[in-house]
Amino acid sequence: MGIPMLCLLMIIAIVHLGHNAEAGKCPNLEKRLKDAQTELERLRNTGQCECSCMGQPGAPGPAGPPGPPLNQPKDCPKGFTKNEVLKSCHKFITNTKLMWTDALAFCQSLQANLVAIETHVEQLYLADKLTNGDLPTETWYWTGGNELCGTWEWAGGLSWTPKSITGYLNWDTTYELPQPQANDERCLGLHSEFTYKWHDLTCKSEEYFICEINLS
Ligand SMILES: [Ca+2]
Repeated sequence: MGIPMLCLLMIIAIVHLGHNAEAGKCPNLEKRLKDAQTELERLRNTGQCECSCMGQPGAPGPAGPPGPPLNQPKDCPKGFTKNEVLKSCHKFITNTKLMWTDALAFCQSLQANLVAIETHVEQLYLADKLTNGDLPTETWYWTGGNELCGTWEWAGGLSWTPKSITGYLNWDTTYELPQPQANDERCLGLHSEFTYKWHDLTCKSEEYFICEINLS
């Protein structure tokens, strides 16, 4: 499930420029940020940012060839929080809101993936961070869950290959989720309003997100 390199570069530029502009580091960053946003919008409108199910580096898709070996580091890079029990590193991105595919591309640019919630321990850990940390509440957070390639799976990247969402599940059954594929809600988000139980929402929605790296 990749995204063209040009789009990825624009997304990274927007995130970094936005962060610096927010911090008031340099007035002319505002113009560069606006230009980058305009260019990304143009690429999206001309269909150049569409993701596909083709194999990506380290993440063979149904129709694609295997990528190069996965990069699973021994320790967490700067900015990620290590969880010894889960043997993984998480980073909550809250300085920009992105569509799901752009959020995935951003995590991949950090040699990470959008988070895969594979155990109840991990679910509780994330919910605790979202509830008791300094993170914004009353907002959605993207995870790697998606059914863009036909079945629900955790998106892959440079840290692991895509994985079917089986075994541990935490859908919000109050709403009989996930709903059938007839709607366009194909990406999995978490929200405090639903006590972080899993909800499917439209992937085009721009939200905060959680990146993850599994340790070797
Ligand atoms: Ca995980």
